[in-house]
Amino acid sequence: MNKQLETWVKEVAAMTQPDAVVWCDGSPAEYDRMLHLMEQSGTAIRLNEAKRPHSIYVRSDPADVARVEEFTFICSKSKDDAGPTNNWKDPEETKALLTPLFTGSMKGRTMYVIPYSMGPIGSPIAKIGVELSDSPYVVASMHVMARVGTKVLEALGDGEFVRGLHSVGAPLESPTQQDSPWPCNAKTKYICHFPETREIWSYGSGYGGNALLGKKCHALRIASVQARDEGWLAEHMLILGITNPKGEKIYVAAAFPSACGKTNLAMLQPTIPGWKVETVGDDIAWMKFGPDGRLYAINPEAGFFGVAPGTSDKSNFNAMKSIEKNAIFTNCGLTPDKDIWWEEMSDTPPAELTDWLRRPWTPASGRKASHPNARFCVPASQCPVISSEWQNPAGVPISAILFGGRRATVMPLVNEALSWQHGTFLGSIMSSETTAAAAGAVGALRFDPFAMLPFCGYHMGDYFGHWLKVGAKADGAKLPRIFYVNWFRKSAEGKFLWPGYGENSRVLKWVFERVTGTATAVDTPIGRLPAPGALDTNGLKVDAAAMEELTKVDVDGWTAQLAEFKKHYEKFGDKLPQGLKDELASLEKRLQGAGAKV
Ligand code: SAT
Ligand code: MN
Repeated sequence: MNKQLETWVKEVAAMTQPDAVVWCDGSPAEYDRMLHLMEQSGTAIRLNEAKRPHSIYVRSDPADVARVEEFTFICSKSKDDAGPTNNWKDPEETKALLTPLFTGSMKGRTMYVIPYSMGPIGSPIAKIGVELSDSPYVVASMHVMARVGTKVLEALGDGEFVRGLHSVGAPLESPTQQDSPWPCNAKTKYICHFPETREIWSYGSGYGGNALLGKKCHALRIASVQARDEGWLAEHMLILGITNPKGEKIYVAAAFPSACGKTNLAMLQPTIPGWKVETVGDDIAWMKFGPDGRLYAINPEAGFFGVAPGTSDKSNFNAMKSIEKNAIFTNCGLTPDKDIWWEEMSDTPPAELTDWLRRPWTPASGRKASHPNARFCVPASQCPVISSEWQNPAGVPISAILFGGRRATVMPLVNEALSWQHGTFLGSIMSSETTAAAAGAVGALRFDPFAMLPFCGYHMGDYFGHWLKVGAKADGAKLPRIFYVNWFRKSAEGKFLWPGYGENSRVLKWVFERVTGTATAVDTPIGRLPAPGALDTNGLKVDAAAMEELTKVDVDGWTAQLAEFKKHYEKFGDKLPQGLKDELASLEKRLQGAGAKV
């Protein structure tokens, strides 16, 4: 038994005062016990065994439906280390503020000790954490999303681990007090990270990234700091393998903000004949250089916590197959025969159902049956196109990195960076329209560098510098090529110009052929775009005018953005690396050369 772990569990139990402490073994029997507990407490409804075996349906409190960026804090010793893009709190003051909240916060509940490994147990890239939580929903979800239990404790031995403390913040003061079906603290939520001591304190929410601490809190916010200190990369990226008709294969990592199609891209069914995509991960990539000098990635997770609405046989057939059994569904609609439904799952909606707010619903109700951030949670192993390499402890070698976001204008369909430094620049000026994955406005354009805005655990200017350092240290010829993609361009009438989904395989094919040296490109002021004819449009139903719009350089649009880029960069002060200042100046010069009035 790890002595530090034992002491910490005792300390936390003394503070939070649960009725019982249970050490999770990670067994299937334990998972089933959690499902039963949730059924008994009214948290979960068992779905129709014939239609959706071994699956449950959960509705959260309407006050707890997404990540809460406003209440997410990086509690580094120095405010400067958190940087301009994070909320900062002093670590000692934060603990002083949260200790009274956690004191007695688990009364009437069980505290679960959840040892977990992010990454295959024993992989040199994997890391271990322990989450203490009073939520059976968290225990069950962590079973799916990470490797948990006794085998993790064995691998941990006397070693170091990330300490994650989580409470829904809803103590039961007496044995007769009726519990809520979704206990949480509707008023007070704090998601706090202590990067120096590798700790997480999360209070008041039971939902997603706020509560499944292995995911965003550990695998991105804490791990990004570890990655900075140790010379690797912890990124908000999917990982996929793509094979051409000759059987040659490369691996691609891609960063997009939450709810911008990472899961769909990771499981894509190519529309171009003979090509194959396989999934390694759909949300997070941890990347380290291998002995051969190439960058290798693992998926630290073991499951998918995917956005449900919009998922259908048409948009993501492989996700629909993945969720056929052993799934946890949160905040979608419930059909009369106890199956789930959400917007766009089928062309014809069910005639009636119960919506995520427990109200009767029909297609004529004029409101959505599911919350826009409704989620499915399923083991990655159930994906029909899961890569045979997805649990390889050494990871998979990455040949290309894609950046992208939701941009109705300016950004072309695909643009290859001129160099690693230029690619880092493109990552740093990424912007995207906000989605329902976080509480707050939807559709507002904001800079979201590397899709890490809500997830970088330290100063974003230092993070840019870290990317440049990683590139400078490596053998340039072995570094992944970097691309910026945009599936979300719209016409003046507001219609999507690009069909997306399976058709994105055409862009992946060009990326593949750029990496293998067979596709041509033209140099433009913003980067390398497909040469005429280089993008495979065989059988594609997009008219010539739309194609032209998607693949041209919008010199005026980019020029108008320069002022925005400069303002964005000013935030980082003297932490903005010289390399990025140089890239911005070069871009401005190239745009001038193309006739822009800057
Ligand atoms: O709730 S999560 O943070 O896990 C989902 C997301 O925003 O990507
Ligand atoms: Mn994500």
